[in-house]
Amino acid sequence: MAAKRRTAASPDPRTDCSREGLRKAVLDNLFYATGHAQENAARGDWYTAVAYTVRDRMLKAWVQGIERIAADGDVRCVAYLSAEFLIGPQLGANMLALGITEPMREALASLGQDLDAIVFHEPEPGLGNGGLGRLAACFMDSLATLGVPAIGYGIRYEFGMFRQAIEDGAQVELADKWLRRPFPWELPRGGQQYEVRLGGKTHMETAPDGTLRVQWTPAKTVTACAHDIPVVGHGGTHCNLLRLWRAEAVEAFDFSTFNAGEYFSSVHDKIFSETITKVLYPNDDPYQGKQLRLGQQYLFVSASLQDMLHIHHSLGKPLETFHTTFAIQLNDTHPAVAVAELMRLLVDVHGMDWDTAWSVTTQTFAYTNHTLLPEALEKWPLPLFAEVLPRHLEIVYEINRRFLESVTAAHPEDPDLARRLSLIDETSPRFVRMAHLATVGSKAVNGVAALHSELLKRDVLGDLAAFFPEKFTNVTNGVTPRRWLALCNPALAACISNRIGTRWQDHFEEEIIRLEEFADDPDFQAQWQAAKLTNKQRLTHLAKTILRVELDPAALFDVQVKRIHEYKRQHLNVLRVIALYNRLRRNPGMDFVPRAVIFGGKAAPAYYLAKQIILLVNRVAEVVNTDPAVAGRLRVAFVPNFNVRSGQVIYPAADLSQQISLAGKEASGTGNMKFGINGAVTIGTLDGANVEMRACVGEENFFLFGLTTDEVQAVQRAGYSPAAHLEGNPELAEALDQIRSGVFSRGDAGCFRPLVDNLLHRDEYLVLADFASYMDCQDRAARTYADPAAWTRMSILNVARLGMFSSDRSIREYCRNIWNVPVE
Ligand code: Z2T
Repeated sequence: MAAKRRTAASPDPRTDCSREGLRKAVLDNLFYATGHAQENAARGDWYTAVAYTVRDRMLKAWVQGIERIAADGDVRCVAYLSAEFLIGPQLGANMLALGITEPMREALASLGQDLDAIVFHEPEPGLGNGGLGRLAACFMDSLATLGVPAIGYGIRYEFGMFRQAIEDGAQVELADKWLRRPFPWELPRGGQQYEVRLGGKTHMETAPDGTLRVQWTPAKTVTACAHDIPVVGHGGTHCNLLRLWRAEAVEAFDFSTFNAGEYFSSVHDKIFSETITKVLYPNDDPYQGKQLRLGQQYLFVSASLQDMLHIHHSLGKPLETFHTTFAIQLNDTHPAVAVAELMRLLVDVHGMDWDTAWSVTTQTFAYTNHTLLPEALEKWPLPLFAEVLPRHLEIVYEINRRFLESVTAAHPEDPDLARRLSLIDETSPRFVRMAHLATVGSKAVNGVAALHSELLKRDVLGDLAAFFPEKFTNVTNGVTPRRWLALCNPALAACISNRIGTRWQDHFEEEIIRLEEFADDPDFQAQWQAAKLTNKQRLTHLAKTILRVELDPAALFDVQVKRIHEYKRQHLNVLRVIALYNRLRRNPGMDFVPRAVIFGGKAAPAYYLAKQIILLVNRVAEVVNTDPAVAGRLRVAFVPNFNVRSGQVIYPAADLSQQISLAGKEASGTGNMKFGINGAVTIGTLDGANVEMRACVGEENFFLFGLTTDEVQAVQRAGYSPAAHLEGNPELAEALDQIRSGVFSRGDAGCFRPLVDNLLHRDEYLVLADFASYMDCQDRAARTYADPAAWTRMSILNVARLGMFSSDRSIREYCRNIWNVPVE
């Protein structure tokens, strides 16, 4: 009552969302949080003041969200375990969710400040490599928007994904100091701390009740400290939690008890503890079997499970019902050690019998696989695993012993089956197969696109799928239409909302289809083109300021941004650019649709060929962009440090989206969806989610080329010979020859030898085999682009028909088919 009366009389200064209220709150925060008067405040201070003002308005929903999880044991809570959450800049997204962007813009304008400049100032937490981490962030957004109680559990890396600089054409990695200034969106939770043990030995001990229990004497113990980031759903009602763990030394040691030698080793120990969450491993697909990485994985898994058990316990529910409190999703195998850790906590720590514990465990977990590359499946060498997690290795052996017993009993006719299904790869050296552990310990296993899930069942996890057919399923990825359309593309969003209202923002699939009927409407087409032009100008401005490259907003913006990988075939794209360049030089009078070819993406620091590809793009850009013979017709740009923020500028500006991986290699892709819902038309192979996107938009609205998965397998079985593709294709031979001879390396003929030799003699990803089909398809795309009405129609239909690629749809499917959690 009292609170209500006060709201009516004078609004609470911390929740008031009126223009005037926001203005006052920003000024108040500017003074009290940054210690600056208006006159002396720098951009960063304004940012901090605005961020705190927005955060204040989220706290009520945030606290309620936590209470809902901690006090309502009747609703199963989703725990999304992921080593990466690539959440991107927070300020703009949070204002959008709360619906306070415009009043805040006005409030700041009245203070002489530009909201967009302040939003752009925010350092981005780069706590992920790419697709997998960004998917986790989109899923958190959808869970909150759909009002599903959820906690995302992950790692608070002190250094996230490296910052990429391009020096003289080559990638240079710089440390990402995203915490240089305090991050206003996190609350350190002193109350949520758990001890995590590492290394050491195990032995049997008799418990007071006479039963035998395994005791684990660790070599080290570290403390995991929770840092919470709020994830507010669209509309601002529901708020979930992203809980990231930071490793710390167990406790400040007591100086008086140490002599000099112990003092030194204690400080040393403290340093070791803090090393665990220091830095994100910058590899996307192929994992790196490093001891510290296993330590990172175990730290966040153990702390998260202890936290869940603590929440479960505080609800007063018996341990045997843990799976009714939490549904745990394993985002790839990075957290798969959770299967063994939950068994350890239930059996060793809480004294549960093995069978009950196993039943609880297998009803709790579900596992998402994200790759088809066999070299990307995590496997830990046994000695390393034993050194870091001695007790878990014993538990893995016991899980395996019981599992293989059931395998042999069910299939006595196939004596080799146990070897293929085993959690242990017995080739020497021996390994723990994490995908097998995750599959055996889960009640569901899913791939991330229809084709991917089929290929998982057929090839990559074929034996497991045959043994557990009921576990395997598909949930096609999606992206959030809030960040990836409403926030990043205000021009197109306004154009859409003018016709169909704003409900598409949280009912994307249902509403966006209504654009179909305007596909040929000349007025609507004109508005659509104007929005695209605005976005192309925005990117042109970015390219000019950071790259000093002049793009022409009238040109076809042809874009490939994603991690650099041979299977994604950025080099196929470059070969195509070189061939176009040669055509233009040979035939200056030819009909040619002006193109701006834009690349962006990071290479894993140790991935030599990926770094060669970056260098090649930049060297080709240097030649093409300075050649007056093609000026105004062909431009090439490599945008450095592609990340969420630059993605928010790049996706909206694209006309043509390059999704050209070799069929059967890309699990899903999500950039394809971000481009698509921003009105880019796709040129792509039948790979990953491209297949479903094409089915949705219609084959006439998609530029398809390349071998199919089955054709690829047939070619490879027959013995692929890349050089054979040079014979009938002089354009391809010429391009490769130019690269080899130094045309694109300032005369240095040795420079691109490794890349060219690889293509000529190995070409694992069939670049040469798909080149001709790619060139033809590009020509078709250019011809269509030359007809603006036809192109715009395609662009509108792409957006209208991509409704299913909202992550809200993906999350609904997880809720219904995997988590068994109610959802609207
Ligand atoms: C990653 O981003 C992806 C797969 C991985 O396999 C690892 C990482 Cl870090 C272990 C990507 C896939 O390559 C991409 O196709 C997919 O769209 C994305 O995960 C999300 O599922």
